[in-house]
Amino acid sequence: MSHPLDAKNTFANPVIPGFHPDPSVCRVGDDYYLACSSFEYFPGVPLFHSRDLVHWTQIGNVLDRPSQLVLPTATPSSGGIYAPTLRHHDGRFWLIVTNVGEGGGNLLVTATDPAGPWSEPVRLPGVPGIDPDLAWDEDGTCWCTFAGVGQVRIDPHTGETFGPPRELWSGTANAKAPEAPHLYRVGDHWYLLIAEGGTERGHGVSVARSRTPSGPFEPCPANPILTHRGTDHPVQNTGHADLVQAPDGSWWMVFLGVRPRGGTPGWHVLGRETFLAPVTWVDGWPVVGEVGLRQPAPPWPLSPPPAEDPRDDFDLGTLRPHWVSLRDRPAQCVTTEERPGWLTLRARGGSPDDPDVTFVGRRQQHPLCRARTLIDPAQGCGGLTVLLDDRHHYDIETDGGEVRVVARAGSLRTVVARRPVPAGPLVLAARISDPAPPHDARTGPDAVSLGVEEPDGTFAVLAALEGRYLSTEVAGGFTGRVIGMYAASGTVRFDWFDYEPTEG
Ligand code: 6LW
Repeated sequence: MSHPLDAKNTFANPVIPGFHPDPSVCRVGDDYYLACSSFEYFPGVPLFHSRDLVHWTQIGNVLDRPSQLVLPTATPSSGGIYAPTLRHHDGRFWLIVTNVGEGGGNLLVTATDPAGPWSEPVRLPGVPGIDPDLAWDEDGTCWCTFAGVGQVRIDPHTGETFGPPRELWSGTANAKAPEAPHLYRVGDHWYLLIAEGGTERGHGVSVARSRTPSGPFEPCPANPILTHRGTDHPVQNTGHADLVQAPDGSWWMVFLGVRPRGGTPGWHVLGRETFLAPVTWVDGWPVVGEVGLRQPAPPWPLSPPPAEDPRDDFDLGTLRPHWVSLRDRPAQCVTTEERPGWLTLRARGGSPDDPDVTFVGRRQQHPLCRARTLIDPAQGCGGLTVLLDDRHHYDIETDGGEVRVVARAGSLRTVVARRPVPAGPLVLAARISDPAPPHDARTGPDAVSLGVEEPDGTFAVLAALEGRYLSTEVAGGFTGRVIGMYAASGTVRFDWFDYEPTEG
């Protein structure tokens, strides 16, 4: 039986919308767990749970305390935490991941409960590069395979490596960036799944197999087994995949993809999102089934989608796991306890361009949506921002008696609108809508309107700005939009924050 809301027995892809790239998945009994990259955001590595592979709930973050993750102020946008592998072995969860910043490198953490706490990190100085994978063979030997693609034997308890890393396989067809390896034992073979072609439009997934975990590997004649390169498919950049087997024996692939919008070349603003597709085995090779924005549901009952209350009232002593900050979140700068029921942000730096700005936000997960927040700016300057990265964001902020919209796109930064603070409670709002006409080959992905709510609830727009400047095609990098609250100076408090998808 399908979910009652879904009469056609289909599900919506992406299964985890918004900036959730590099998914890694594992199953324990009837429960699936999935982890993603988090880059310059803290806490790091969002961790999701599902019973059906389709509906996912974030149950925590793997690196959620400074003893596990320090992202110095010099951490650039799209620096920090890259591409985890999540596995369950010997009664424990294991997660290996790379911090590409100084003093980082590859590190491994474990947990008995994936919601946390996760252990202190074990460092792996002998594992080079990014995208580390973990696989155990029948003897209990642990193999760490990494981008390139290379491999080294490790002791996952100590981080010790045995022997120099060996080259395994560099992919097919002279494609660039063989990366994201995952190694699995299926039947009589070991399968090495990789991404190649780069994480942009040329992205794809290829596979090779061997009788042993360390090769030699024989490439699949049908490689790449998944790519949308050169197509007009609405889901592009498909790659960086992981496989999981369901209790009924069926196989599934999670992978990243993007949803470009607008004219040419197509802009994606939500970052790389997590998609799901079925996999069958033909002649000993995995074959990836249909990939669509809506596609046939798995043959088991779907659990109800997680309930999403648009409003966060900040009534808990801690922030819910989907809230992220830039690089760190010191308790004296971010608290829901100082004024109960409010989120208090205390500034350390200047503006959102400043790596020291105090920020709390959540991923934009829908192409069209709106966000609102009730702000008490009393002793500071702060507001609401739609942020792609440090150098690309649109802000609406209050400072003294003024509300203003500030746009930053690369080296351009300008105040585009200002007005006096209206009487009564101050609600700042952002609306992401379809791009304004005329529509032609150059049309961008969307429009970002920023304004205030009038006492009667109407949205008084101060500025309607082109969304393309907050897209990955303009800004570069690996992340996606995050919408949130910030304090640029002094102390700024927020009573609630609403985020909700809207119709076209
Ligand atoms: C990640 C690499 C990739 O480490 O992008 O799409 C890099 N794949 O495998 C950052 O997410």
